[in-house]
Amino acid sequence: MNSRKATCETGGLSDYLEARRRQVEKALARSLPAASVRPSTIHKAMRYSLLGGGKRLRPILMLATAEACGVDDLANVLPAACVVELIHTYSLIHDDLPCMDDDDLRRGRPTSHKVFGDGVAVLAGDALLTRAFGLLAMVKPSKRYPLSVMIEETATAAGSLQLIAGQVADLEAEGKNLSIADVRFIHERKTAAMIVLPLRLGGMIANATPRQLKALTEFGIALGLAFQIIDDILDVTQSSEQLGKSAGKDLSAAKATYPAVIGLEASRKEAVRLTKKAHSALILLGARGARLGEMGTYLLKREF
Ligand code: GRG
Repeated sequence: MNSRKATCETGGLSDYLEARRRQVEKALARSLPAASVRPSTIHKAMRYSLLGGGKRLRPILMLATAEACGVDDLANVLPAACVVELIHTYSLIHDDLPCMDDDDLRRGRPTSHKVFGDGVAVLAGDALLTRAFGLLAMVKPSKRYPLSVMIEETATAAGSLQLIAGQVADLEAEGKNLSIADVRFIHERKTAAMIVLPLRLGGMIANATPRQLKALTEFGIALGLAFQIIDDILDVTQSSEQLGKSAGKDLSAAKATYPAVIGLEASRKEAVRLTKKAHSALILLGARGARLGEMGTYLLKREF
């Protein structure tokens, strides 16, 4: 057994996350044209946002899912893990634009449009999204799930029924009095869809059974909601320096959040309830799902 495998299989969660993060960073760096390739501005902008930090939560969730479903060699999972991080990064670049959330800080650095201008930032987002589907085309399908199914899953999660639906509803919600059901509608689409996607793709690559895929979906929806509620809480309780993005934006932009509708304490309780629900969904995966469960607990307790 090589040392990396030993670390991942027997080590604690932080060793596991660090080992997987390094694998993801390497794969991401290889997934885009070099910054020197003409026209270099676009490749610099793509690399600036993709390789400039980030927790890599979504790709690591995919790798952990594939492992939970019996995959030992992650070589075929890494391109798919990059797909989700590219789509996530595109959405962050576009979300930060002046015509959307208008933010100057992301992942502890000036946002793409602040460095490259609005036009190149829009195109960098577009190019990351397009490249994501190019990478997806290279993933080896499994017996149960042909590539066409994985492409359809990805397009639906990133499209006007999920990620973009959430963003539109979020834009339209600003300054309005929303019910908790409305906020949940937004969070399930804007955030949970991009958490469910890596879980389902990871399961599909691992040839998961339909029951396992259903359990992963339930885990992802509950985890994604809990993750967004914690994000909303941190926006109120942490500084911009701690977060690496502008704090207090939700309140100043009158955003639809759990703390705004039900208060901080009830939001914390809801995040705990959802994390328990996420853990219950994992029972079907048995002992191999333990790492995913640990990640759920870790995200509930995060302070960044
Ligand atoms: C522009 C189509 C489009 C969608 C934008 C991603 C997004 C939707 C908005 C960004 C703001 C926000 C609160 C999104 C919810 C998801 C979320 C919490 C994103 C941040 O994810 P992290 O914390 O970020 O995993 P890092 O930087 O670690 O990758």
